[in-house]
Amino acid sequence: MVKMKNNLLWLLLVLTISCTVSKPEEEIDPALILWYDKPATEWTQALPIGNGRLGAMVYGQTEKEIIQFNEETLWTGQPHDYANKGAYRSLNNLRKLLWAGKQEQAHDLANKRFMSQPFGQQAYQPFGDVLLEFPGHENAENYRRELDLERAVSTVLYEVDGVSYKREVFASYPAQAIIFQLQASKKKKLNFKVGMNSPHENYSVSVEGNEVILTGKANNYPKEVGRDGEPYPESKLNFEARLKILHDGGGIVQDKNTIEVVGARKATLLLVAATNFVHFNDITANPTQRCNDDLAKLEGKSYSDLKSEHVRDYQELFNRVEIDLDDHEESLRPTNERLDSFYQDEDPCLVSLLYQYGRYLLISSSRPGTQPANLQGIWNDKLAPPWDSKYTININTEMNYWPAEITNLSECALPLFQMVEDLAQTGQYVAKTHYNLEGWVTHHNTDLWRGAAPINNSNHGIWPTGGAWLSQHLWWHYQFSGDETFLKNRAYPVLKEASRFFASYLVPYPENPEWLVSGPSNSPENGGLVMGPTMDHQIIRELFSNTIEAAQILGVDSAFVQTLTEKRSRIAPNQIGQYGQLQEWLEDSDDPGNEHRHVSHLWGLHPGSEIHPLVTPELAEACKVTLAHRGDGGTGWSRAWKINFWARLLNGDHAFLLLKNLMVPSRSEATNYEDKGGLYMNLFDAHPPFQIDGNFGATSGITEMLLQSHLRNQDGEFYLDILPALPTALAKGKISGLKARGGFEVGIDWNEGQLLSVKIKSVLGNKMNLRYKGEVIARETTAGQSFIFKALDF
Ligand code: FUC
Repeated sequence: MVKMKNNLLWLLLVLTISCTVSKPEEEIDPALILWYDKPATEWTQALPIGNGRLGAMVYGQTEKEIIQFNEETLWTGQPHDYANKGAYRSLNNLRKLLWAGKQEQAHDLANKRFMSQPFGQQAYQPFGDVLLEFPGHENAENYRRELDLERAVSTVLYEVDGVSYKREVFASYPAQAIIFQLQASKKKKLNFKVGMNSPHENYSVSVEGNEVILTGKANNYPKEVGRDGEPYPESKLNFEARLKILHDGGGIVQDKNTIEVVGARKATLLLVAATNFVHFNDITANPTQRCNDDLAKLEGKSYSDLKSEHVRDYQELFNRVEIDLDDHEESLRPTNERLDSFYQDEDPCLVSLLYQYGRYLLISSSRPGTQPANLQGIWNDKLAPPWDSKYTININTEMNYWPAEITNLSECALPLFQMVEDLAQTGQYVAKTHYNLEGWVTHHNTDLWRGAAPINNSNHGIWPTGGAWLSQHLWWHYQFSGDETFLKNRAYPVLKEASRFFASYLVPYPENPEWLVSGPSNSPENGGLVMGPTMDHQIIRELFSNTIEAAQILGVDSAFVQTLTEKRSRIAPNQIGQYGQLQEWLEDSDDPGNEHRHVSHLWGLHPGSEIHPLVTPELAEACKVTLAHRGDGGTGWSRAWKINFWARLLNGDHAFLLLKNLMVPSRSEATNYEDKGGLYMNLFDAHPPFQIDGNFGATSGITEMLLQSHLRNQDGEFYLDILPALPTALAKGKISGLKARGGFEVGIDWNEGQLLSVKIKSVLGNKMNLRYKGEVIARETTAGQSFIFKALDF
């Protein structure tokens, strides 16, 4: 690897000018650092930090610095049940209209009688900004700002009048705070003013001792009424943030709403923030109390204690996977320049940076006890963010969690499981009110209040398989961990109740009553309300399979298992249409010219597992035809999904082409919603606008190129497919710490496109089938032991 000094210049300055400023970290791996030689001027150039609950964007301005921050529970609205009472009375009529080909009438009827109340859900909100002013720093020299993924610390370095300044900021999970350290290389040279503000209408800022305090109330949803004319419930969340200033040398001057630090050498700033949100049905917490408690826990801890505690906590997760892809001199340039030339130079080191960035973002936006990562993770600066920055579950939320198990960040998925369990509660009421059925159901979106009813418009909102898809993640958690207690207490109840809903919901296909179909539904956001979209059938089939297997492992519910087995065999199968494509619907009506961003009917290829080139070659060929029709473009997340599709089709070069298409530079922050995905300068994925799913989908897709474990032999043992879709451009590399189903930890080493060695640690001692180029090369494992297979051995 090319190693570089973390700001050579800084090091020189420190050595020659002063010994008082701490030494920078020694060797920095270019695969783990984003850096720039100019401050950010747009939000998508700023660098994100987060501890799962608190997030911030660091601009790195020298004279007037902004640190825009979020707390994940600050949303518009209040506890609310979105279900539409009596909706179920229209269900049969909707089906009849659709079978009769009267789609527009079905849309109208559903919009009148079947949608959530109001039609829309609530929005995630920004919290505030920390404002730092450094008089006289407008002409800084030797500037550098960076985000170090190895330590989860963002640093700004520059020089003014022969004095070096350094600012570090990180978001600590153990401390539940955002922590800054500001320092100058010479005594008395640190002078700054600090304040806070908020974009909400009702807020105030005050000063108490050495704390700046921001309090306020969340704005109402940006629109007063939904499409149906129903008012949005008003906002009832309050918020408070406290910024405590500790200085070393010099003094402080308090103003009404700012604090000035004068003549110091160093200062530490502790930012805590909270709302009154407890649970989707409970908003009785006291934000002031929460902030005071959080600050009290930091009492007496030094900056270096807090930093080491943070780095230890973060690295416990982050360091589990190491990736080393070959790099070259290109890797040393500022990240924005590397991004600009990536389409030409294909710098593998930028691929590994993006890979680890996905893991960094997941750790930073989703930790045990927090909310799951929403459409923007936890980072949002807008009162009216795109799609409300909520949870879209017809692809986006699930994509956020694709990397969790496979890249050894299983704990980061816990917030998702909690959300699924919440939805299993609210969705039970929706199953009753909208379908008059037992079990639970969720449609294509949810929010902090766990709305489960269909929203927006019947032509895309009525899609009942959101919960069934989400349930897959709890099953995966069992498959990767082998944790039977989790299976019994958490996964199975969710799977069983979701299956209970679908066992009664499916209806016979009039043209072939042997087939059971889903509907009214849609193939996400393409083609309007229909009966029998292919995606639903793939999801429900897999839901039933997972439920059946879980029940058998737990030795429960044998009669139910029989019902599900019988129903599963009757669900309408995948069909190949006139162009050789996989049909999106029951009818062969696909348009080969349709480049729609959603490719929902390939769900069975990924993230599902019923289509595979070696098992169902005809269906795999049909998927290729479909992908050729849809093209290699699309929104950021669409490109990311296609990386995963091509990796599952065992075509590494095509997967890499999609990765390149996902990594084209996207410069404008304009909210143009076009199908022109890419990456912003801070490597956030551009839908556009910013949407985090593409980051997570890219990390998942790169993993799928290197390791897949979703197939099993007749005995139910997992295949561990090593380098199943290795792109020519990533001919050399190594990765360690990946996870495979069945409880395996996998390290792989390759060169010139060929496997050199595989290291497998079997956590559970399950049998496995280590496969390379389609041939099984090893089977045995013993619990707790590692095996190394060298290329010479096979
Ligand atoms: C779905 C997608 C859009 C966007 C939104 C958040 O509606 O079709 O492209 O990602 O979710």
